[in-house]
Amino acid sequence: AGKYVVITGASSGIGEQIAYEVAKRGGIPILLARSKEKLAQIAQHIEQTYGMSCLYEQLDVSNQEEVDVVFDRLLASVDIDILVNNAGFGVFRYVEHIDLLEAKQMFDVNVLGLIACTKKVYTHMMKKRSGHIINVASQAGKIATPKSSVYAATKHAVLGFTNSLRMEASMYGIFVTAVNPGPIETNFFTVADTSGEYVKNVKQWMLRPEFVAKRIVDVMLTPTREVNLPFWMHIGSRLYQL
Ligand code: NJP
Repeated sequence: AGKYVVITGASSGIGEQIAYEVAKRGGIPILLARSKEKLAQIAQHIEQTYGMSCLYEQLDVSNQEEVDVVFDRLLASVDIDILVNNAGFGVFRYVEHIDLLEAKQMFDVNVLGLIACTKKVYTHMMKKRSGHIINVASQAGKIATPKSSVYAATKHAVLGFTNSLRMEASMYGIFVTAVNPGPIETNFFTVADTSGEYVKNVKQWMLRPEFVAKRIVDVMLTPTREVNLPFWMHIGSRLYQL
């Protein structure tokens, strides 16, 4: 209770639900994303429901200068306890259809954006010798399925970064957790899989964002190294758990 929790990608999906769950349990969510209007609505909902004023700021995590400005401003007024690096997106294509500009954007947001936000908050946490950084990676960062090659590569990179950070951070009493969900019912797939070809294999088994958010907020109370959530996949008439 009373902890300041910064959430990137808080304007929809898992990030939005984490914000509600944090507020519900007495924490103070700080919302970051590009869609300022959606953040304003979510902040208003939190104010009305939980009676707390909720900070939000527009931020494109792939813009290094914006990351510096926004976090410097936040850190001048708020002692950040927890950072949830959740902003991210995927575009699923067969390898022969990869668009390199799109691939670069995925790396800019999912990997470099996460590293930039981490660096700002981590250096603050190092000074106070406490804190918790939670990185939303994916089961795609542990295994990979067809059509997800670039996205999976970004999430493998997130896990590599997270595992290295965890070792360094332990010296400063800072916890580092990786969260690896399977497919979740959010806006993610409206961008990731416009053809619906991927979704049809996993739709029936998708996780609810509220469930994932609860698991992430549980981890804030009892930090663990990694949270692995189920990934079920239907291929033809057979059901696989990855
Ligand atoms: O997706 P969605 P999820 N700068 O689309 C924000 C991972 N994941 O909640 O900027 C800052 O509802 C965007 O905000 P806006 C996934 O890889 C998902 O499912 O306003 N923010 C929105 O708030 C991702 O890391 C599944 O457009 C940026 C949020 O990110 C995380 O879960 C499975 C941004 C995306 O919300 C949340 O995704 C899995 C930028 N440049 C892992 N670009 C799944 N859904 O199946 C985007 O294993 N955002």
